[in-house]
Amino acid sequence: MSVRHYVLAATDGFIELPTSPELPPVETERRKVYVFGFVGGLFKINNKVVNEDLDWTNPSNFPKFKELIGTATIPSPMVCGKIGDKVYITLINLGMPTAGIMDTHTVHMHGAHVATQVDGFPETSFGVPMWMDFDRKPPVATYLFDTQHAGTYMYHCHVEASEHIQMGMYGGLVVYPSMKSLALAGITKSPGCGWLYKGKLQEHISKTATNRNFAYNDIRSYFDKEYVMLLSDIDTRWHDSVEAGGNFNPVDFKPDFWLVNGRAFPDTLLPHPLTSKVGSGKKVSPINYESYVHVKTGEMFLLRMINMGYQVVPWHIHGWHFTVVGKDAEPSPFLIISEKLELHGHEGLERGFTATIGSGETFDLLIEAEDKRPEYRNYIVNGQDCIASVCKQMRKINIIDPNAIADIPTQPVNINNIQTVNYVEICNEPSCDNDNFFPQFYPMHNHDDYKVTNNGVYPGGQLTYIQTDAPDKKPCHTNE
Ligand SMILES: [Cu+2]
Repeated sequence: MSVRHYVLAATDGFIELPTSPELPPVETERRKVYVFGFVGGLFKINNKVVNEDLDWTNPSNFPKFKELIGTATIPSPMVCGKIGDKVYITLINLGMPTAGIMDTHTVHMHGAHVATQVDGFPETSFGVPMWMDFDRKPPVATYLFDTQHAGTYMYHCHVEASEHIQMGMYGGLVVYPSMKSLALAGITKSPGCGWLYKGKLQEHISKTATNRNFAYNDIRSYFDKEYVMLLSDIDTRWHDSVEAGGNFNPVDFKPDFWLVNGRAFPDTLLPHPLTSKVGSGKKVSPINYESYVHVKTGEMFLLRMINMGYQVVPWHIHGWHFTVVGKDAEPSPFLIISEKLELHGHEGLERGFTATIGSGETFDLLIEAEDKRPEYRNYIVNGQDCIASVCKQMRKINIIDPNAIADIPTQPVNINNIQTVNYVEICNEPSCDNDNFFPQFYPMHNHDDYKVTNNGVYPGGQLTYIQTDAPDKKPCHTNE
C-alpha cells in the first residue's frame, strides 16, 4: 500500500491545433484555442517528496505557483495508483485570468466510489475558491480516492461541468492491480523463474513485468505495453466565446476539432509534449499521453480508451480484432465465464474491431500484434494464384502516377531509410537477413469519418497510427 499525493492547480492556457495534415506541422496553419485545465502532478509517495515545487505550504514556492498561471493544456496530468493505495489530490485554484473568470473548481474522480464530500460535485459539496493573495497560503481542498478496483478511470472538474469539461479540465486516472491482488487470483512472480499462474510458468509474460503489466486481476489481462487514448471534442466558437467573456449556449455545441490526448492528427503521430524526456529524472508517471502506438510484432498492447467528449465515438482499429478485457474499471464478465468454462487464451472473450464509446465511458482493449508475414509476404513479393505480386502492381502504378504511392510519415518512425518500407525495396529483398516487411502501419480512428477532419480538412481529428516492428527473434522466411 502506498500513499500517492498529487497536487493539481486549476488555471487556463492555450493549445494549438493543426489545420493541415502536413508533417512537420506548418506553423502558419495552426489554430490557437483557449482552454482550461489542471497543471502539477505527483507531489509525494508515502513521505518521500517527488516534486518539492508542489509543496503549496512552502512560501518560497508561491512565486512558482504564480508562474503556472496560464500554462494549462489538454489533457491534465495523469494520476495513477494500484489497488489498496490511497490517492490524494490537493486542488489549488489559480484562476482563469485571460477570461477574467473567478469560478471555483473541483476534482471529480469519475467512477471512483468516494464519499459525497470528496466527490467534486459542487452542488452537493463544495468548490475550491481562487488563490487571491500570493503572500499567503492558498485555499486548498484535498480529495481522497481509496482505490479498490483496478481499471481505467478519469478525473475532471465538475463545476459548471458543461463549460469546464468542454474547456478541457480532465485527465486520465489509472488503477493497477497490486502484487497482492494478483496473488489472490493465482498470479505470482517467482524470482529467477518468471511469472506463474496457478503454479504454472507463463512463458509469454516478460520476466521484467510488474503488477503494472496487468489491467485486472486476471492472467488474460497481461500486456507488454499500454496506451491511454483520451478522446474529446472541441467547438472553437465556444472556446472563443469564453475567452471573450461571452455567454455561449451549450445546446449550440457543434464541434470542429476532435482530439486524441488533446491533439488532432497529424499531431497525434508526434511525441507528446507532456512526456518526460528519458533521463530527465522527472518521470512522475509510468504511463503518458503518447498517442502513436509503437510496438513489436508479437507484443500484447492495451488501449485504455476514455471518452471525455460530448459525442459517442465509434473507435475503429485496423489490422486486428481487439479483446475487451474491461469496461468502466470492471473486468469483462466474459473473463469470468471463460475461466469457469476452462477456455484457453482469449477464447470466449468479447472481441471486435469497433468499440462504441459514449461520453464518460472507458474501455480496456487488448490487442496482440500478430505476425502477418506467413500469409502475405510471399504474395506481396512474388505473387501467387496467377495474380501478379503487389510489388509488380505498385511499380506499374508508380509509372502511371507516383503520387498514388503513399508517403509513410517520417516522424516519429525511427528507421534509417523510410523508402525501404515503402514499395520498391521490399520487392528486391527476398532474403530473410534483410526483412523489409517491417515496420507495418495501421490506422485507428473515429469511424464517424467526418470527425477525422480539422475544421473540415481531411485527414485530421481523431486519427492515429499503430506501428509494428519486427519481432525480437526474426524467423527466417524463404520464398518457395
Ligand atoms: Cu472548473
